[in-house]
This record gives sequence, structure tokens and C-alpha cells, in this order.
Amino acid sequence: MDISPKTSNDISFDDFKTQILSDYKIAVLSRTCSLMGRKEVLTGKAKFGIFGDGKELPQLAMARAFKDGDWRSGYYRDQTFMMALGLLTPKDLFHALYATTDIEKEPMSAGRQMGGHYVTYSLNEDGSWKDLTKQKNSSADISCTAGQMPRLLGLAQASKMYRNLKNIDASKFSKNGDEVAWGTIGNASTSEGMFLETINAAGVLQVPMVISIWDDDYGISVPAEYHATKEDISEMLAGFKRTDEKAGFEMLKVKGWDYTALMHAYENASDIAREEHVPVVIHVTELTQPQGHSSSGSHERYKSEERLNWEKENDCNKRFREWILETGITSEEELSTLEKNISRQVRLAKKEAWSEYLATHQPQRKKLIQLLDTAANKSQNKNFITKIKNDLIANEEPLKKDMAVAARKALRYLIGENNNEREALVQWTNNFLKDSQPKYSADLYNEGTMRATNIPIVKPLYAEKTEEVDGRIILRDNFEKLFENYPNALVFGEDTGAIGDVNQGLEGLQSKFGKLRIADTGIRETTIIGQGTGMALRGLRPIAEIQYLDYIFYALATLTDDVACLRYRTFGKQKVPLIVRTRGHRLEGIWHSGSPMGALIHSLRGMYILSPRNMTQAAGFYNTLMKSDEPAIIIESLNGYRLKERKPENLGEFCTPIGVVETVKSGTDITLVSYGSTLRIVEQAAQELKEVGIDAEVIDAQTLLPFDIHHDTVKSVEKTNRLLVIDEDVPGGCSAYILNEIVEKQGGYQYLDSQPQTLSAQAHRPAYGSDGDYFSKPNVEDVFEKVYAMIHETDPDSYPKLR
Ligand SMILES: Cc1ncc(C[n+]2csc(CCOP(=O)(O)OP(=O)(O)O)c2C)c(N)n1
Ligand SMILES: [Mg+2]
Repeated sequence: MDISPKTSNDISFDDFKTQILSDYKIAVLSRTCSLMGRKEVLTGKAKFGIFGDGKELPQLAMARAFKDGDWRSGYYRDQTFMMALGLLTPKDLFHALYATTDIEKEPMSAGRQMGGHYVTYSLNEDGSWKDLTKQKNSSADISCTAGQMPRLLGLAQASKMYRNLKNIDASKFSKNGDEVAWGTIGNASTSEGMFLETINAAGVLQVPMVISIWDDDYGISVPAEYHATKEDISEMLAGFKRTDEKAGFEMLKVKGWDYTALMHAYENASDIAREEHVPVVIHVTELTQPQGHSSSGSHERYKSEERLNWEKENDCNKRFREWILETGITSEEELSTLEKNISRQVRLAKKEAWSEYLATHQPQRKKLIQLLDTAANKSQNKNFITKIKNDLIANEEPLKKDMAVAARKALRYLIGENNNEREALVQWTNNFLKDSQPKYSADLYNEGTMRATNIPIVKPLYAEKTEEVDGRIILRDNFEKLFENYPNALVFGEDTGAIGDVNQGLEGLQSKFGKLRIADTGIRETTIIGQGTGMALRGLRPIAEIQYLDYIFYALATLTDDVACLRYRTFGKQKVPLIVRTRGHRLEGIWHSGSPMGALIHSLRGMYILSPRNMTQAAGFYNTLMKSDEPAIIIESLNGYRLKERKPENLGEFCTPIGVVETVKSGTDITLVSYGSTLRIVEQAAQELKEVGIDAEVIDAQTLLPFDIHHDTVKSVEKTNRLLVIDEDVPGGCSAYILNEIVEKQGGYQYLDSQPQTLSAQAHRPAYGSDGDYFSKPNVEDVFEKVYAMIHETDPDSYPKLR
């Protein structure tokens, strides 16, 4: 039998033998972790488990082809790959199962993500980039099937940028663009639009991406016939295959239990992608799920006996073992010894992880029991508190939650009692909650100096005789400065390149900065955001353009599942400084007038959402964000590109502050808060109100997420005692959010003499045309009458009923 390595590496037989045994060791190590891990869930120590059993062999081949500087964007089956690269130990895996919140012990997410989600660290402690060319990189996994695909596109495209762009500092990110982005996905998840959109975009862009499809014929209980046309993903994708004449994909198909074929395929794929920047699909077939999909159920429920037997026979580890013995690489005895040793090793790792997990809880448990005891002895409710204490004593392995519940319930029995013992319990509880909360809530945003809200304001400067120009000229000329100042800045989207966007805010910039930096894309919002995500993860400064705000929903899944929570789910170990540029608010018709700000602010915590009233403010936001390293969306006002604005002299430099409101008209009778296009309507209404003697103060929110970090709005309410929030979102949308911020968070309720109110658009989408706009969105008359009615209510003599 031929057991030659069949790889382009010329290695000796002895070396090959060593490689095989070392790979077998990892395969067994990983499998043993899967088997023991599932038991931890079944015995109640862990809440949920999803493992990589049945997919070990191809991952070993992928690990061998993976080089420093490369990136993985995969899914929950990849534990063997991570172990093979030395990025995951058995103990790490068990800590993840138990949800240990110590990042030193559970390095993947400090207990935030369920097991099976992997990450490497891109950042130093101070938030600066590590040298990513010197390490193997894994972008942070998400649970959503195929959600890893859009990001994979950007990770691969970054290599293309680094290979082809001049004057760019790539030192920490790339060596000549030689890095490959490796994607993994389950067979069933290839039905997702995100997968197909990514495949097409990668074929068009010709980027160094290798996508492995782990095909075990199932997606949980659903078999192949429901997933792929012709029941075969390779056949389904055949049209993407490159030919002598046309660029496309290299397509490889290989059986998941065939060690030498896998090694060969992966080495081949790596060379093709790395050298030629051609994307590759490796369809790995005949894989299995020895324990079924996850700890949530058993596969005996939905697989036939015949299939279950086939899976047993064709288990990749079993066949690898048989092959090792058949070829005489080593003896049965040696393999058995190795397996026993590994079993012992994993059992020990599991035990250690569990006792380390408990060790963080036990001192607190002991202290709490003691405090409950002393507090009980002094209390009239001794029996009740003693019962709580005894329950905690009986619970030898309590969760943090169990301790918090015990302490907080005990304190209820101590209300009204005044002694040192109660005070000690209060202190313990306060400290316990204060220490615990950040473990679950920190790092949603950057907590360091580059936080977007920390970037200082730089005001626009104007020459004495300032030129008035269309708003889009200010944007365009500001972008020109940004692309000059930041060689790693890029912008791409539909119609963004050749014509310089549909409103010509980038006019002429492609001819100046080239087709790579100012680029057109296909119509595919999800992967436009994916390009931006992946490139931002690799040190570039992408501006991803979504042509109209109404179409952002196509990309909302990637924004909410991947971008917005990236810093949070990695415990601040990765960052994604992506700027999303879009245009929205009122213009014409159902899909070019939307202002779904509530939907965005509620689904994108972790990003900044900025809604500038004009193009100067917008340009200032871009300048601010380029100095920060956090993701944001800027919504330019669709009807503002042709309005005249004074052109600042310090283009590319002035910075609009983030999280700061601006009073655009001062007044004494009522505070009107608005943003974006609606602000102009509110300003007009305020002028007309002045004519009837009502002096309104108008505040531009500008930043919706976060809103008014300095609590300036409440100072206005304190003065006017009346509050109306106006926007063109649906009723109860962003206006309700702003109202809540002012009335509850800023404490505005205490200054109000009238009911605080909102004025929004109708609940439906905006109808077409000028009349559609008038009857769908708040207009000047609506604002005027609403304010007038509020003033009439308190002073009907001076302001008699209007209608
Ligand atoms: C968007 C989304 N839909 C549904 C799920 C629930 N889900 C988790 S795994 C899975 C099946 C995936 O099967 P496959 O892609 O073949 O991967 P395998 O688990 O078989 O390796 C489903 C439906 C999910 N996580 N995300
Ligand atoms: Mg599957």
C-alpha cells in the first residue's frame, strides 16, 4: 500500500511517521474531550455541549497547511483544529463548558460564549494591535450558521489589499498578502444565503480563501435531500469552478477519513490560494457525528440503524487507526497505550478545571455562610435566614447566582434591623454584585483611550469669506483628505467606485486613489458588511457603503450577530473598527425614505449610531471615527446633499464629538429634541412658533447611540419644563428611546410641568411623493400644532385652542 505523504513537502518516511502519530494523538485527545465533555452536560455540571467529534481528521490536515498570519473563520466543530495548533487545551475546553469567568482560565471568551466558539487575541493589553503575522489567528466564532462567511470574505480580501496597495504599513498584518483565510462550515449551513453570497463574491474578487465544508450528511436531524440541489454541494457549486479561460474557484472533493488524500488536498489548496489568490472549496465528505449533533438530544431518534452502523464503521478516527495499523506504522499495543494515556490526561484536565472553577466560588461561599450565620443570630427572623444558610451549606457547588439569591433574600428578612451583622451582609452583597457584573457586562465598547466618545472635538474653521457649496462637496473633499491621510482607508459599495456614489460624495476619488481603495461591488449588502468586518479585523480602515438605509436590513444579521458584539464576545481581545456609511431619512417612497432608527439602536448595541443633520456634521463624524477604533454607522441625510453649507477650511481635521448633543436654537418655553432630516423641520416650526410668542429650545441629538453622554438635555428641560421629542421613525421607536433617556436616565421627570411627549411618523412605511411624505412623516404643521397644544394646555387664555 502506498503511504507516501503525497504532499509537496519532501519529508522522510520517519518524519512522516512521527507526523502521523502526532496527528493521531491529537485526534484521540480531541475525541476523548468530546466524549467526556458530553458527560459533563449529562451530569449537570455544564449547561450545553457541542463538540468536534467525527470531524477530527480533516482538521488535522487543515492545521498542517495553516501558517502564521493566516486566519480562520469557522464554526463550533473546529476543536481539533484549535488543539492541533496549540491554541486550545483540554483544560480550556472544560473551563468553557463550565463557563469559568476568568479569562486566564477560559481564554476563548471568559465564559461568555458557550463551548465550541474559538478566538485568538489580536490586541495587547493596552488595546494596540499585536503582530498578527507572527501568530495563527482565529476570528471570534458566532453561533449563527453561515454567519462566519461574510467576515471570511473580508479576511481574505485583506491579503489582496496588502499585496497590491502601495504606501501602506502592513508590518503587523501581512507579508506581501501571503495569508490565507480559512473558512469552515457544515454541509447543511451551505443552504444559507450568506454562504452562497460569499462564494459568489469571493469568485468575483479572487481572494485567498479556502472554504472547507464538513459534510456529515445532516443538519441536526435533517438529511441531505433537504439541503442541497442534487444532494451534493460540489455538484451544486460546479458552475463556480475555474476554467482555463475564466477565473473562478478551485474545487476539491475528498473523503473525510482518508488521511493522505486530506493532507494532499489541504497542501494543494493552501498553495493555490496563497500564491495565486484563487479561492478554493474543499468539500469533505463521509464525515460522521458519533454523539449526534449536540448535548441537546440523541441522533438515534432520527438516523436509521443502517446509517448509525455506517457512521460507526466510517468514523474518521477509527479508519485512521486501522490505516495506521494496516500500514505497519506502529503496533496495536502502542496505540492502546497512547489512548490510555490520553484518557488519563483528559480526565485529569477535566478534574483540574472543575476544581479551579469551584475554587473561585468556595471562599465566597464560606464567607457568605458565616455572614448569614451571624446575621441570623442577631435577627428576629433567625429561622428564615438559617434556612437560607442551611440550603447554601447543602449546595456544595453553588453558582454565583445561588449565592446572590441567598444573600439578597436574606437581606429582605433583615429590613428594619440595625446592627453590624446586617451591615456586613449588605457590604458583602454589594461587593459581590459589583465584582460579578463586569464579568458579564464589560467590554461592550472600548474602555480605553480610543473609545469613540473620548475623541476630542475639533471645530470646523471657516475663512472670513466662506464659500457656500452643496453638502456633497464638503463630504467629497473631506473624504479626499481622509484617503490622503490614512493610506489604509478604503471605501466600497454599490456604485461607490466609478461614479463616486449615487450622490457623488466620492466623485473623482477612484481616479485619484485607484480601483482597490474606491471600489464598486455587486449588489450584496451582507457581504459588503462582511468585507468591512474582515478587513477591519486585519488592520485596515474600511468604510462599507450601504446605498440606502432601507437596505441595511439585508446586512442587519451580520451587523448585530458579528460586528456589534465582537468586542463583547471576545472580552476585548479583538476589535473591528468598521465604519458603515449609508444615507436615509425622508426622500421618496417606501424604500427610499425609511428612518428605522429604533430597529437599529435596539439591535446594534456595541456600535455607534450617528445621524448628522448636515454634511459638515457628517464629515466631522468620519474624521472622529478614523481616530477611534470602534464600529459605527453614519446615516447621511438623503435630502441634504444639494443643500448649501459653508465649506470649512480644516477638512479632514475637524471632529464632530460623539455622544454630545448640540443646541441649535435656544429658547425658554419648551425643549424640542430631534435629529437628521427632521431637525430642519423642527427648526422651521420653531421659527414659526416664535411668531406666536412661543420660544422653543431646539436640540440636535446627533448621536443616537449613545445619546447625550453629558446629560445636557436635562439642563434644557430644567429651564423650559416641557419636552417634546420629534423624529420620523415609527411611534414608540427611537423617539421613545430618547424620551426614556431624558425622563428616566437623566431624571428629567422632576422638572416637567407638562406630560413629556413624542411626535413620530405614522406606523406604516412612508408613501411615495411629496404628499405621501406630508401624510406619512411629521411636517412643520404637525410640530407647530403639537407644541401649540402643549402650551395651550397650561395657558389656554394666552393660547386659545387652534383647531
Ligand atoms: C441561523 C441559524 N439557524 C439555525 C441554527 C440552529 N442550528 C444550529 S446547528 C444547526 C445545524 C447545522 O448543520 P450543519 O451545517 O450541517 O453543521 P453540523 O452541525 O452538522 O456540523 C442548526 C439548524 C443556528 N445556529 N443558526
Ligand atoms: Mg452537518
